[in-house]
Amino acid sequence: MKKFALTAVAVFALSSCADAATTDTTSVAPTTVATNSSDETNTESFTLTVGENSGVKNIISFTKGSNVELTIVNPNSDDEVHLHGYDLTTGNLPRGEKGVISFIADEAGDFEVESHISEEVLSIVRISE
Ligand SMILES: [Cu+2]
Repeated sequence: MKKFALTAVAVFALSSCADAATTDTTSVAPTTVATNSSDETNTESFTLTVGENSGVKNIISFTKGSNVELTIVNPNSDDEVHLHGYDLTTGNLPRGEKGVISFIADEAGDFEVESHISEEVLSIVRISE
């Protein structure tokens, strides 16, 4: 039991370092992200902070075909955040850490972002043309 816990922490520490190099912790946008079709890189990003701009009514819009980077900041309790439909997860996301879900938005629709601990819907990701 103890051995397992130590292993899990070590694995997370590695992925946490990688995340730190590619993301920042600057301020969080209030609710819905503005998409940007003139962006040559075609990357759209949003930071979702659990307990701040999270909730089932928070719809985050992205453009179909874009490279989406959804950063989840998790200040309150250990969690695992899952994007339904695309079936992607942050994996183990300890309190105080952040995770990034990156994907190509190749399927349009509304997809729940869900906590697998509280089962709360943290947001809806909306992919539209
Ligand atoms: Cu889920």
